[in-house]
Amino acid sequence: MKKILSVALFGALCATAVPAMAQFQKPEDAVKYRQNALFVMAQHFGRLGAMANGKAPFDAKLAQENAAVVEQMAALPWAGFVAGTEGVKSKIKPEAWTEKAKFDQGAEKMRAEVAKLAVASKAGNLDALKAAFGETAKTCKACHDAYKE
Ligand code: ASC
Repeated sequence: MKKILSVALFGALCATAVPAMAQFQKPEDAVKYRQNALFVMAQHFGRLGAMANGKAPFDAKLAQENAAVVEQMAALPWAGFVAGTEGVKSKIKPEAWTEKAKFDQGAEKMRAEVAKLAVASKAGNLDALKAAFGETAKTCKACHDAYKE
């Protein structure tokens, strides 16, 4: 009985003490998670950029594969931008927290452009890729300018 009670109490504490952090063991993990998701995304976005900017030959299949990874990855970082991580050292500016609704809108805008990029990559056409890459890169830059040191 004592054991059941303490298990129940532990569960209740976990559920109430850190609701926003529920997906992570500790704030540092949330920060690492968002940084690593963005890092992987940037690797694949960069490969598309190389094609879009003529630094790598255009390969329709590779473009489609990389855009698909970018689209998947673009869903992930946001869970790591969570209350409780403000005190963890990172490049995020305080404005990201004071303007969180605007920050979230920026993330949504980026995901919308990434979705268009994934569609464009299926056209097998370098000009379509260039245009969509450019629009997506603008959304990356807008948030970095506003919210990244
Ligand atoms: C990239 C990358 C970013 C964006 C940004 C676009 O390839 O790693 O963070 O593009 O530079 O302006």
